[in-house]
Amino acid sequence: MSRIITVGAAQLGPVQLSHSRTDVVARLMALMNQAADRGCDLVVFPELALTTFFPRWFLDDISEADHFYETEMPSPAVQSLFQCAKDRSIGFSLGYAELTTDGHRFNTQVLVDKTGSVVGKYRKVHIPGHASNEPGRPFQHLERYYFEPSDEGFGVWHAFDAKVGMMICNDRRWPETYREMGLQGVEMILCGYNTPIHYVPDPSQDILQGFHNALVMQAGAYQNGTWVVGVAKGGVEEGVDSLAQSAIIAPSGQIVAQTLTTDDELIVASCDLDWCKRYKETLFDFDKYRRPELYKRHVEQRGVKWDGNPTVRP
Ligand code: CDT
Repeated sequence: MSRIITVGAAQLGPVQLSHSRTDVVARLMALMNQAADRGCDLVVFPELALTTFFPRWFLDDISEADHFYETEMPSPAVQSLFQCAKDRSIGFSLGYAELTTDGHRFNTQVLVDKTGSVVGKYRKVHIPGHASNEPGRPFQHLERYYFEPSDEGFGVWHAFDAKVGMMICNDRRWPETYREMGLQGVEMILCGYNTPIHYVPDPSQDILQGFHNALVMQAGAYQNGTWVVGVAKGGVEEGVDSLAQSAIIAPSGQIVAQTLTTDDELIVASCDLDWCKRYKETLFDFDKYRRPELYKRHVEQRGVKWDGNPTVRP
């Protein structure tokens, strides 16, 4: 019998600074109920879904940003989501800013099952942007100030009768992210994102944001034989236009559903997990075809190094 997860990608439109947690959670609840009405087993929300994307502003005293973070999960603000999971038997994945009891700050995504229990928690590994104020920019991308990179790596959890992994926004651009999970047999990767369309260090990339978003997630899905669910917080948030184009991608690399708007919007796909095998057991049979003995640079080296021309064999 085939294993099918019906998954909803619950894209959010902008969350402005003036929007309260209560406003946002009401929008999440509406999307979650729609997802339940449409038979979803699981609904995926974006990165830092509960607030505006606050790393676009510098605050001298980081503790002034504490109110953007959750100090526990479930936090009081999201109790209704956990209750809805239980009442309607639907799981969810939610991105939020996490402030730990010992003062660490992470960009985090949680996976909750159909009973409302936390199954897994992922903390963002690849933290983009910059760590100090750069007032010359039209807006900041201070993730490296507000979040520390996780050293926990990429987990894969057994949930929804599947192997489920998570990644957050910039992680999706790195092939290592998918491969780490691919090597654990991942069947569905859940990814929330906030991607400003204007890339300040190289504006020639602006027009390519949608292309790059699809390119990396489609490649990651195909090369690892996994479903990928990419979910945006898009639209114009505090004057910054962000990419929408949330998508559900099959292990073939094909996009099976994509949002049409830059607002709150749910897309749904029934994902046959056994499709993963078509790729994992053929062209991407890792055990048969990978050559890890030749990939040492992947783990031993961070930046680019070149030792000169390799020896030419006679
Ligand atoms: N949230 C996030 O990771 N956004 C980045 C923007 C990169 S530009 C600083 C992304 O990769 O989409």
